[in-house]
Amino acid sequence: MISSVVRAEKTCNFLAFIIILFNTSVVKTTHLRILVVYPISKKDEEVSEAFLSAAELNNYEEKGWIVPKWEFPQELISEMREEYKALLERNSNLSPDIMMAPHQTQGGSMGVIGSDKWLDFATHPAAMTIARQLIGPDIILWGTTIFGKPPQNGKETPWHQDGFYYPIKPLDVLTLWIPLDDVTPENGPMKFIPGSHKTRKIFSHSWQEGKDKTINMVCDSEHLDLVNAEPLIIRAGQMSFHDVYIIHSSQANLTHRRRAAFVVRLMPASSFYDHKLGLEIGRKHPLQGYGERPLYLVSGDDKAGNNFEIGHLN
Ligand SMILES: O=C(O)CCC(=O)C(=O)O
Repeated sequence: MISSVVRAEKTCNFLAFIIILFNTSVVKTTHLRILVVYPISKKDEEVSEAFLSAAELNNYEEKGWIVPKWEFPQELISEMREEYKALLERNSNLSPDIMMAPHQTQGGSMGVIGSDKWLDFATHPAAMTIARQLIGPDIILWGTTIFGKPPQNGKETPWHQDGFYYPIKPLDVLTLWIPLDDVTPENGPMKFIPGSHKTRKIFSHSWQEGKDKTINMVCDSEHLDLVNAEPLIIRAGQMSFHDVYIIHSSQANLTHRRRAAFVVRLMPASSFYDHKLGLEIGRKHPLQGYGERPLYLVSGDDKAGNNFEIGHLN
């Protein structure tokens, strides 16, 4: 009896393996077949302690961002810091102020030589549990960035809406922002204008020259209700999630303490990532590499015919 159960389990495991093999993607080329890991894994486990309450969800709706009560374990934050140290060492030719796609091992749009570990950090089951509450069960990861804000001369990120550049239709993106260091009022915290996401409109932005900025397209001043702006003061371990339409910024870091943050861009898999439009945007903003972004289905199913082959060089 026991042995037949064991045998049945083994058969199931084998079948599950075959299903996973065919569900994940086998890329066909003319002369060889390469197994690539996309979707990397469908992190469909739930972490019940991470669930946002109805009041927290309401707060997110009202303000446009949320800091959940669930925190990353400090050991994981230490691991992220170690990985960041290694990333900086591997890419010592690049500016740490903004490093795009640290999860791409062969260099994303900025040529950053990253590692898979960032995909694991980005798709932590607790963070995915919260993300599902905010943008639904089907989720694609389409970008990561590290804003390094090094001490003394960490660049500012001027007022902007994330969605200004994004080739995503309909536009809907959730940003997960994970500080690797404690954020203080002095070391360049993000600042949000509460409720500025509510019109679900992208406001006008204009180019502002300057090498002291991580981005140069800046939201025009008539849209900025600066009196009500709120800083995001959180410890390493905490995280925030923000809406694609919210107007936000962060000032320069002139202190002696670094304020690095790992940023993850997630979209509902009911939206379409338009790589062709991304290429066009890329003609004006080449460093963003929107035409070649690899997509990773990290929860549920794709509902919009997205392309999971483009950009997967790894
Ligand atoms: O980390 C920062 O200072 C800026 C981050 C940001 O603007 C974003 O994640 O959208």
